[in-house]
Amino acid sequence: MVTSTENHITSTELLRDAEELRAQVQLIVNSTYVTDVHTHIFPPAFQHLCLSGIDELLTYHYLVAETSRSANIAYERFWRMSKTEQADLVWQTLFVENSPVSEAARGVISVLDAFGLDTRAPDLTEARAFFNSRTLREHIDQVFDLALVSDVVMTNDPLDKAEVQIWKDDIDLDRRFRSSLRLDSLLNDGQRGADVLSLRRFLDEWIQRMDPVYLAVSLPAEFQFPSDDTRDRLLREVVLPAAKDHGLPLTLMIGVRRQVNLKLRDAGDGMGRADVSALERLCAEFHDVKFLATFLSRENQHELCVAARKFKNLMPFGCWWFLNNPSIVSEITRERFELLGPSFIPQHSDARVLEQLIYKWRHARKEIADALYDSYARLLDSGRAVTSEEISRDVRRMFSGNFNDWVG
Ligand code: FIX
Ligand code: ZN
Repeated sequence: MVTSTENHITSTELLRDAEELRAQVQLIVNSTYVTDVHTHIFPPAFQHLCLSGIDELLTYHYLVAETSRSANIAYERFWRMSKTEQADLVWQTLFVENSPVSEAARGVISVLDAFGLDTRAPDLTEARAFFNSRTLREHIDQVFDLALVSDVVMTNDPLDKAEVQIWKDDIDLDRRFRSSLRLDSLLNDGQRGADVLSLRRFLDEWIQRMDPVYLAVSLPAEFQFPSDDTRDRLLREVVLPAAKDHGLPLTLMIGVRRQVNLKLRDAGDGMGRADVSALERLCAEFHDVKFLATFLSRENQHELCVAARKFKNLMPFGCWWFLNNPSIVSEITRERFELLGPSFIPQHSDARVLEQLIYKWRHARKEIADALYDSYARLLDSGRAVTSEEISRDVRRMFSGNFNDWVG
């Protein structure tokens, strides 16, 4: 029986031929819409926070760090440049004088290619004319369609003055942009001696205003739990009770070492291997709170898979930041299939600039499809074929079902 749902054919026919199986996996992975569970993008209502276009794409902090390695320019001189001058330097350095083989540089190529623009252009004249010619709302529609993204989760900081002002203007939110309440300023900037009651009131007020899908915080590589520090106290007395009372998951992004090079500003963060047992103790003690978790160290990924096998209130997600590279995404996704089956969220984009959705998801889908095909091919080799209906079911679960069930 062959039926058509969600723009692709699903069939109950057993796929016993390897090449047909591969073709069906690629068709379904490349035609199933995804919920992007962690981004830094905003809709136009957020004014200057809504970033798009070639100058923003090229001054992405990943590319700033890479340009600093190949361009003979002092950090301070780069920061004195205008954004246009910075973008011109990045293009000349990484795309003209060198081959754009890094993941972040190749990402810009994928975006230009998606819009039919010259990927070998000597300068940014054509790209700037194109992006300047777009009306933002139509552009957002096209970007979401090209990336096959149904909706994204923003990163919303109730202590960011610019953002707070926008929320207070009672904005008309584009429903494709769901909010999350980011707690780094509250939990990491040492609110020593903070009054628990007033912090809880503050949190309740912003949960009311933002209607977030989860509470979130990035944590340093040396994060420990339990611990006798302020963060531990605020987690126990403010954040986790609020998560429980509001029925909100807590999203933990663990392993960042902020500002290892201050001169690189946003591009200056590093990473470190964290202690996954701290997360295990959190999941054990707060067994009635749901946790989404991702780590920044490749070495922590296998431990995260094993921890998720022990705690059903733990949902691993994404290949975060320095892990979002094909060679590592492939390894992480394969070990997740082997240890967790389809009970995880394979990727998030972490996009900061609208059009990054296109490349981050195009590149991710390639690795996810390859890993998923290998899993089904191994299953076939062990004596069990799958149908394209079952492939669709598994992909929908990973691309949106696991998350939407998690956040209720
Ligand atoms: O903490 C985070 O949300 C990180 O993703 C960001 O701080 C980081 O700059 C980033 O965008 C990585 O992709
Ligand atoms: Zn992020």
